Amino acid sequence: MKQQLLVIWGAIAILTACSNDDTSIANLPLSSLNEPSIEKIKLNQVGFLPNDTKMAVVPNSQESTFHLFSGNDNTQVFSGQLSALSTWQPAGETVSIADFSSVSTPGQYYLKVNGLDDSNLVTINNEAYLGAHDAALKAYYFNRASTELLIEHAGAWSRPMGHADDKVLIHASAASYERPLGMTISSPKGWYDAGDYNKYIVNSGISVYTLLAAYEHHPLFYRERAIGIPESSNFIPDILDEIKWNLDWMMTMQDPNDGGVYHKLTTLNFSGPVMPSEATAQRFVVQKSTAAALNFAASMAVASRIYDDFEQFAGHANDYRRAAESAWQWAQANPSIAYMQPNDVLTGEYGDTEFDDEFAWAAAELYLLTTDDKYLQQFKQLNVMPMVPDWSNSAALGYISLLNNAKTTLSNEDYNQFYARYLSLADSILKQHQESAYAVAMENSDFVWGSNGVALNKAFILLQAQRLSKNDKYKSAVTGLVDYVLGRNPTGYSYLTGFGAKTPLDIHHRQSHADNIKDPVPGFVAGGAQPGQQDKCNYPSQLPAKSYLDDWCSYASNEVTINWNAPLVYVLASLHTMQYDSK
Ligand code: G3I
Ligand code: 9MR
Repeated sequence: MKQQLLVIWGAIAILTACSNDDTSIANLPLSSLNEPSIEKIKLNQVGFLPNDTKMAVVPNSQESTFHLFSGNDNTQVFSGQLSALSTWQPAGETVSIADFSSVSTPGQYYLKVNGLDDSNLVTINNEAYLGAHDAALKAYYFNRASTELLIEHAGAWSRPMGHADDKVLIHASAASYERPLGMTISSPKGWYDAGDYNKYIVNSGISVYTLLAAYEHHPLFYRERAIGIPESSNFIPDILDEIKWNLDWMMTMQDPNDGGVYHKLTTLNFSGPVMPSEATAQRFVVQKSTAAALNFAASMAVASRIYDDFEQFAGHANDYRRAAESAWQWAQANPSIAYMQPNDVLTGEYGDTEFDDEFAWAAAELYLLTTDDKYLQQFKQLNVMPMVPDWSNSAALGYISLLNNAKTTLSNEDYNQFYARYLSLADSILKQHQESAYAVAMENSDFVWGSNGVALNKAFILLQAQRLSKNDKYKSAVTGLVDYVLGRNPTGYSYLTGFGAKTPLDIHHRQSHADNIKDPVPGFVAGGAQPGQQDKCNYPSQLPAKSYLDDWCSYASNEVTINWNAPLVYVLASLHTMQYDSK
């Protein structure tokens, strides 16, 4: 009787847990808590810089020590104590940490813990991140619309041109007196957003911002980096040439008649998994929105500031400035036009109904560009708080630009207030890192669609805190997040295609799926684990950090996009160059 009651109680508990959207461990079905863990030592599969923190996650083991061996001659080079066992909620795993940060001699090593398989080979090298960095940047080239990818730049992944986008229809939702329904405009170039071939302004804008910040904060590094794109020999840093490919497209998304910006350029439905040249359905520009106008204004203002340093781009810098100002004016006159997906359009929505953060971001960038105080006043009035950025939340970006560029023009009071708010965001992320059994600042609520983007944007936020405060305490939280994406995670995948011992092969990326090449296009960050499972594929687990599937089917965990790659580019550039900063 007692046993029967227990069974009934258990069934009720499971049913209650299943009907609840909250994915905290307490609410997960008991069965998923008992999943066998993959008994493998997990670590960053790409490598470590000699002076950075180096950690591995060791699965539940009664051992108290670990040993590091040389991959060359199998001699033991280091022994250390494992940390106390502790549970990481997002994976329901009890683990300890092996910290071998004190080993800094370049080379290849592996970890041993009695009773477990040896780890993969670990590389320690000053140049450990260069290949991954270059590939993550080159991924944008592979996603270029309106151009053939030649073999000399794209190697095995060369392909014919797709999407000329020179005859794009004005959709009913975008029709105006000057640009009526059925009229065509030319809107070529730009990057495909993701695994799909559409082009969306808000996601483009945040990607452009993050890549421009990578250049702006590491100009010497980028002066030297050639990644093998058609413009590589033109004496402009490749990263700026690559970004310009997308700016050229973004500029065509503004209606010159009123300054408004179309939310997206898209087919009515997603294409099948075919090569770009075979995805030939009619494309449309769809509805102007406040979010698109402000995101456009902000990114064009930053672009104007940065490209103005290059004589070759002088004309463009002026155009970007005018475009930014007219988009801002349109948004002032149309302050709350949310994007409403028309009935006949089924592609990505990037819908946003909260615009204060976009207003604040655009105001901050226009203040920096024009020095007109009215923009600063507007930024202050909006009083938005910085948060980990994503395509729908850009509040932190304005803070980052102001703190990096306006120290001398802001009053002390303003600067100190912005600085304190920013550092309190970074400190909250640092605290998550310190309290995590996996030594990674990721909590259950971070496992949303694109969780790897969340991890990398957290690292981006922390790096700004380090730049501004010159305090090294943020650095190991940054490397923790990078390690997580590159392999120190419960799935054991390095999520960057082409980099690592176990890396995604079947990303939701139409070109990679259709090109008949076994390996996907390299340098793309897969979206990552999240328990939403909106694609209804057959996942191995429901646990937030384990709900990942390397299968084309899984667009909710295995798609790639421009906005998840951008913070990886930034973070790897930053970690690499920090090695050479004078102390
Ligand atoms: O806003 C709610 C929030 O209130 C709630 O707490 C949370 C719980 O999960 O969900 C939030 O909504 C999520 C929304 O993103 C905002 O973050 C949705 O669940 C989630 O399904 C949605 O995912 C977006 C996805 O498109 C589906 O619309 C991703 O952020 C976005 O990156 C992704 O973008 C797609 C494009 O549409 C098309 N191109 C590919 C690209 C990447 O997959
Ligand atoms: O392939 C699409 C992917 O690029 C999008 O990010 C995703 C979410 O909007 O949608 C995918 O398309 C799927 C569609 O939404 C539902 N039917 C299956 C499609 C994938 O094969």
